[in-house]
Amino acid sequence: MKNTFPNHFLWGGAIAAHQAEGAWNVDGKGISVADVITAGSHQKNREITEGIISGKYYPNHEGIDLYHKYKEDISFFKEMGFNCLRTSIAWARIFPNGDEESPNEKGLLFYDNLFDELIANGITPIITLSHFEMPYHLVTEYGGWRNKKVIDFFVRYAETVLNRYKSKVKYWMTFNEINNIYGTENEFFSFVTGGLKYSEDENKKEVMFQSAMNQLVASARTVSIAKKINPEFEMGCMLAYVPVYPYSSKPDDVLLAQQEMQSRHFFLDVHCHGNIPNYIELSWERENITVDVSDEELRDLKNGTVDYIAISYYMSNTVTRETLNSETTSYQTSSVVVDNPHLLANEWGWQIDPVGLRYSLNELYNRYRKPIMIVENGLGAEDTVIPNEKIIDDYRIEYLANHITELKKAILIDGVDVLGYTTWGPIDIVSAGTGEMKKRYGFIYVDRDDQGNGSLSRSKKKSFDWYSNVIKTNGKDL
Ligand code: BGP
Repeated sequence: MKNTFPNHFLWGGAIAAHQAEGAWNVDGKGISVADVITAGSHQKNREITEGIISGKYYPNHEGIDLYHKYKEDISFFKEMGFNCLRTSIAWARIFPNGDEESPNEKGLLFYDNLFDELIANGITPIITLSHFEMPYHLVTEYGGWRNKKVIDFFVRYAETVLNRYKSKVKYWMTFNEINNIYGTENEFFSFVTGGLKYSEDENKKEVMFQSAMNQLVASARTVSIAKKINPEFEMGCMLAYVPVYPYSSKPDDVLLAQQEMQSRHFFLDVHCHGNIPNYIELSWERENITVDVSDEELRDLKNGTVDYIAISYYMSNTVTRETLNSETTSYQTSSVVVDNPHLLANEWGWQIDPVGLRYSLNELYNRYRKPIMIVENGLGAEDTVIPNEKIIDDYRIEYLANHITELKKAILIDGVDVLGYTTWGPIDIVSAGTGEMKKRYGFIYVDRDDQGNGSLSRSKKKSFDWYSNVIKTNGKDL
């Protein structure tokens, strides 16, 4: 059997603007939702402040200063052999408040320079339009994505950047982990994905579904506009894909797992098929939820289906009907999630499951028959630093090798069409979940701690050479 990945496979890494760039108020950038959240050991411990409060520490404000250090960082990526890099555009650099008529030229220029540098180094940019950030002004003035005006603001922003970078960027995705808006109890995700703050007296589920539909309409309109700007564009959606397993073979558990998966597939069904699945419409009816989607919007959904599916994959979840009150894991908000006795977890409780990646790829490909890109995968871990010595991160290598092995099987044995693989955080960046630096994913270490100390200097970890060789051998040596 062939033992390498397809020719032209996209190998690289993925970062996001707000976790890497820093320079939060430089060159006319506005405040984004990511700028007003403090760090905390867990999402629940993070404070969503009302604007920037002096005396509070917001690690994203400096990030790893990629805004000024991108040339150095890209030279590391080139050395590792990357042929692609996924990153995002910070919406608030382009439209600082979100509702202006015209864009901020300095913000646009930054991404011109960034993309030019990538291309000059043989690295294809893969760009997310909204990765856990929107201008904060759209939250305070419009209530975030619950408001249909935000659809127009987003589309104006998207059209601006699609036009500007039409000869530099081919691969786009609209919303990062769009399905993470789903759990209404998780204040952090509601805020970063939808700019939502729920009040006690509103029907949270109704607001969530309205916001989700507004984003899906915005995404579809963006896809249609993109195709007019450049028919060569490849337009994708992006989901956090956490497959759900039944805890036991009891039919009730199996059914429950399937129902849980529908909360993820709902977004994909709309993105890929262009209509609202009947199981969701029935659930709205049952729960007395009214979601306003006009006939015109329904037409837009139909006309704006995506070309490919991008996913993040870190773990699987396991559910049961039986232990509703038992210990639950923290990442998914469902109260029926339990530990899978067959899997180990990382320090943050994410259950490590390489085979689950192969399972997920098959599920997705059989269901949608669209090419898939894995745009996030990796192990968040604390690294031990010994002065003047290389960081030995065998745990990271093991995690990635096991996942890439399963990815290879999905491609070579199962025939799944996978376009590329980008590891999360190839250079250490601020964690999205905790806002801290200590949860690291990188092949490149960044000298920065959770109090903001450190020189920000970059150095290679052991995994740097390992991943370079994976790319060099096109996935043969793992
Ligand atoms: C995803 C996000 C990323 C990211 C990653 C790892 O949910 O799309 O932005 O950071 O998860 O999560 P964390 O940083 O919390 O470890």
